[in-house]
Amino acid sequence: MLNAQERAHIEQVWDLIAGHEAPFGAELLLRLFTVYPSTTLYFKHLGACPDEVHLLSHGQRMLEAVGVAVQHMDNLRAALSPLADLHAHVLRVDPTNFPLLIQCFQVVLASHLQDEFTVEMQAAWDKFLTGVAIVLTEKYR
Ligand code: ZNH
Repeated sequence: MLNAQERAHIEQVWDLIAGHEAPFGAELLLRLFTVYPSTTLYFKHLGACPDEVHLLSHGQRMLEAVGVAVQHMDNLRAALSPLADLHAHVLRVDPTNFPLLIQCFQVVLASHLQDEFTVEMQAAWDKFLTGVAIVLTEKYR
């Protein structure tokens, strides 16, 4: 699915995030909730405006899962299977929300990497995160 060049881009960018999953994740969620308020529907238990502690803890869990996906780029389906069950059967997150999250993810990367975030990196991350989203949404029916 991803060629050698694309993998290298994913790994190179992940090195920036690894070890800082909580702050990056919190930033991602804050952007998602602010730019696409409809996404907060799924996080009602966090209240009208989720506090920093919740953003950090949920953001960390979410990005740790992305880290697992980075380690298993060739085998996303197996690596993310329990998480796919959770999103499809328990959380029932509408699949249309995934592209919104991916877009916010790209903006977070761009804002941190600035000029270093090349078009090739963006393309590789888009392909990779779309692959993750496909796996997380394919158990719906
Ligand atoms: Zn999700 C949860 C990941 C997307 C919503 N998530 C979760 C978790 C994780 C994740 C890891 C945790 C689990 C446990 O704890 O067990 N996600 C993820 C990823 C992605 C996602 C990786 C992509 C890429 N999500 C998503 C979306 C949404 C969501 C798009 C909507 C909007 N999630 C969610 C919720 C939850 C989760 C609601 C639950 C939370 C709590 O619990 O608090």
